Amino acid sequence: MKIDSVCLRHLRMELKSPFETSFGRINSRECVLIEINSHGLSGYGECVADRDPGYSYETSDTAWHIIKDFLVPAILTDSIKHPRDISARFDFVKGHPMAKAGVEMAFWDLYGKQNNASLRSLLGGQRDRVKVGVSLGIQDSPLQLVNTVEEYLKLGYKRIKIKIKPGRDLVDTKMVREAFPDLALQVDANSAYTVEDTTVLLPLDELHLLLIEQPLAEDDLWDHRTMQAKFVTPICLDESIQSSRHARQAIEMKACKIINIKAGRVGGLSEAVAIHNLCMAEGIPVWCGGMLETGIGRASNLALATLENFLLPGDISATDRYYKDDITFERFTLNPDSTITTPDGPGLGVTINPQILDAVTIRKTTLKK
Ligand code: OSB
Ligand code: MG
Repeated sequence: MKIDSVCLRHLRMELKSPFETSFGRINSRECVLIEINSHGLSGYGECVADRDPGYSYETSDTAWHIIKDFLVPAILTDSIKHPRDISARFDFVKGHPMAKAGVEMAFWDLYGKQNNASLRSLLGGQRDRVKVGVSLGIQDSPLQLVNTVEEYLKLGYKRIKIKIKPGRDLVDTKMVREAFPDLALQVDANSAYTVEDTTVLLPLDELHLLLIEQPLAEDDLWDHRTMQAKFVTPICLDESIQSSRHARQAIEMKACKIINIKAGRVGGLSEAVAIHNLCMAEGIPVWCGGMLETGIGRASNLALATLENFLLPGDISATDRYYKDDITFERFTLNPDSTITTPDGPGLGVTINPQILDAVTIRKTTLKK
């Protein structure tokens, strides 16, 4: 596919309610939207790096730089046959997986549109709806958290994840568990603890959690192994798994029993599928994480989560949970069985709402050969 031009937009979108994790509280979310134009068709990709380097070192500004100055020039030179070939093309750039994944997603969307095939079918998806849950930020108090959980249960979410951090862990989680004894509940620490803290966290092991997500630092595979050996509850890795190599090492080391897959964190959908396949062969269940995506990234997550070994509900909530206005005309809604139906159209299967897109664009540039 010969590329005519690439348009980059830096977006800022107000969240309906603030989102607090162990690395900070946000009221709005940023991303970079990549539009690849070729023979009258446009493919869209979302780079999920946010304003601050709290989740990983990437930010929307570093991604803008890497995409504009390195990745786009590398794809404008000659034509690319298949989106699977993109990641090798980007090997000359160390790191920056979210920047790479955003561009790769735009290629998948474009390729699907050129070949009249949905992303779900291109990736080998096995179902047309995906089990989902909701990820709730740290609330003002444990009581407020219980109320928020109840609100989302009423909306139909059948799996709840709560964010924890030192000082807001045991009491919060216990209160939710006591209020909802049978709830499918999991916690996410976003790497806020060290292996020395694991005795403090041990009471979590009594609360019948589905999993404990990323308790320790991203580069602490070995300490996750030490912690997992002391817990019955499965440890699930998010930030630590940045490639299928990391996934293999984590599994060999018994550092986790479950893996959260985010295409952005691992450099793209191709690598995400590779991790999925490896985990399936190893008997490790996976689920699709989220990064508060717009309709573009949400459609991509839904397509990915249709693969066979996505056995646990994903952090892919309805559009309403995040944004009043989204940049796609399509808004995703929750089915009564706590699933979301995946788009069926070519590529990502969603269409851009140009008015909303313009309203949330804080800078824009068009690149040509
Ligand atoms: O760790 O899973 C995470 C959001 C931003 C950054 C990291 C994480 C999250 C979420 C929200 O948990 C998931 C979502 O609803 O998109
Ligand atoms: Mg996480």
